[in-house]
Formats: sequence, structure tokens, C-alpha cells
Amino acid sequence: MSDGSAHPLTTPPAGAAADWTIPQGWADYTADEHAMWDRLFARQSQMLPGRASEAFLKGLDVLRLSKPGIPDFDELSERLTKATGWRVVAVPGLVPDDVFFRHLANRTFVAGRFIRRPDQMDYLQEPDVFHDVFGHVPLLADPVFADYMQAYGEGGLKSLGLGALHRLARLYWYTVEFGLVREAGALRIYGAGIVSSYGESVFALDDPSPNRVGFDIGRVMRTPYRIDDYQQTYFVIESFEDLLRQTLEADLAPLYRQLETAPDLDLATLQPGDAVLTRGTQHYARSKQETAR
Ligand code: HBI
Ligand code: FE
Repeated sequence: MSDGSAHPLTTPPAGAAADWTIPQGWADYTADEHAMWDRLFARQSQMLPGRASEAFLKGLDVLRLSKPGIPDFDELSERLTKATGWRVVAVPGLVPDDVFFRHLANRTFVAGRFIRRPDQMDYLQEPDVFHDVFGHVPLLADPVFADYMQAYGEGGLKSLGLGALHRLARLYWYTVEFGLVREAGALRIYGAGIVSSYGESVFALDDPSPNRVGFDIGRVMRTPYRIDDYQQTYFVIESFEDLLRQTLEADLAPLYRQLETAPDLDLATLQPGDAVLTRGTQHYARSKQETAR
């Protein structure tokens, strides 16, 4: 997960391959690092049944992520490849957008190898191995979501040529990172940024503060997002099939052109035409602003 900001480096750092991958060095993890993974895994896995999408829970199971300790990406990739042809590779941190998109287009998911410190238990800006692997990888075992992620990579490469990266970054943010899905009439989490965060896994579904709005691609592409705190608006899809149909199976170039003259929307304000599921109170964001003053 990253905010799509420009990347400081343009060539791979020392020790990284041309595609920015590095060895995971699984044998180098310390017992404390494995214990940190186990603490994060235990806290999330006990609270996600009934809260995370069924496809996410199934992915945890298929990939046997409940095995203690930080997963060995080679072992994990063997199971994942059998399911959907995806592999998990280690990178030193955020990689440039074109590198990121090319990996997705090739069905390789780039994951950080480092794990957060105990004092970062509840939040860190840079994606660590828990965010990337626990948050993102289980859904890569779902055939339709696996197709969506590959189509996202292909669409991302095209968007670079059309100067529309920021539109696709918003699509990523409001689906892959912070998306909600309706399942059997209830809201469930599928976004990696939510599912890997204890606090936001509660806030996104239960708190009256944020708006919850039916997904619409033009609306999402006009809506900025928070990179430093819980989202003020969440978008809800009906299914991964529906998401794929509405987004990356279509040619987005005409939409990019149409959006050139469309101003950004305020990220907390409901718009005419929104399919409103929750008219949020925004009390959480307001209370944070008050304390921030
Ligand atoms: N790099 N390692 C890594 N992980 C990401 O999630 C990532 C990235 N680079 C770019 C990026 N995400 C986003 O800016 C794109 O989705 C736009
Ligand atoms: Fe992420």
C-alpha cells in the first residue's frame, strides 16, 4: 500500500535485481520477528471471522497462513501458484509505479520483507510483511480477484502512458486497500489496509463516523483519500466479478478524458447520485482535527 507519491529512487538499490526484487532471506529472521508476526496474526485472525470477506478467510486457509512465523515466500508461492499462478517476491520497500504495475501484470506480488517493531503494532506508514502478506496475499488465491489484480497492473501501465496514474491510484486505494464488499446482505472487508489493521477492521464496519457508498468508478476516481488515518468514505462493491466488470474490463481512456474537466470531490462529502449506505457523522475525523489544532 502506498500513496502513489513519486519514488525517490529510479534505479534499484544495491543488492536488488533489475526488477527490484531481493532475496527474502527467510533464514535471517529472528525469533522476535517471528513472534511479532504471530502476535499480529493472532489478533487479526480471532476478530476477522464474520468481518472479513469469505474469499479472504478462504485464502488464509488455502495458503496455510496460520502456520506460525513469518511465511517463507518460496513455500507460500508454491501454494499460491497452484491456486492462481501468482507468486510473492520480496522488495526493499516501495518500488516505482511502473515497476509495481509490471510485477502485477506478471502475477508477481511485491512484498516488504521487514516486519514492524512492537511500538508500531497499530500503525506504520510503509507496508511491512504483515500488511503485504497477511493483508494482500490471501485474496490472490481467489481466481476473480487474482484476475482483477493482474488487470490492475496492465491498466496501470496503460494509465502511465495516458497521464492518468492518479486516477488508478485512487481505484487501488478504494478497492484493493480499503474496499468493502456486500456479502449475504452484510458488509464485509476485503481491503488489505483495513484487514491488516485491528482498529480499522472495527471502524470500517461498525463506526457511524465514515460514509459508506456504493462503488462507482467515476466517483472513486474523483475522490482523494487519506494516507495518514482511517478513511472518511468507504466504497462498497457487490462482488469481485462486478468490480472487474465495472473497471478493468472496460477501456478507461474515454473516462480519463471525461474526468480531465471534473474537479476533485471532497473526501468526506456525500454527492448527489451516491448510493448511500451510511451517511457518516464524521465525528472521528472532526475529533482528530480538534486535537490536531
Ligand atoms: N511499491 N512495494 C510497493 N508496494 C505497493 O503497494 C506500491 C508500490 N509502489 C507504487 C504503489 N504501490 C502505488 O503507488 C500504485 O498503486 C499506484
Ligand atoms: Fe498495500
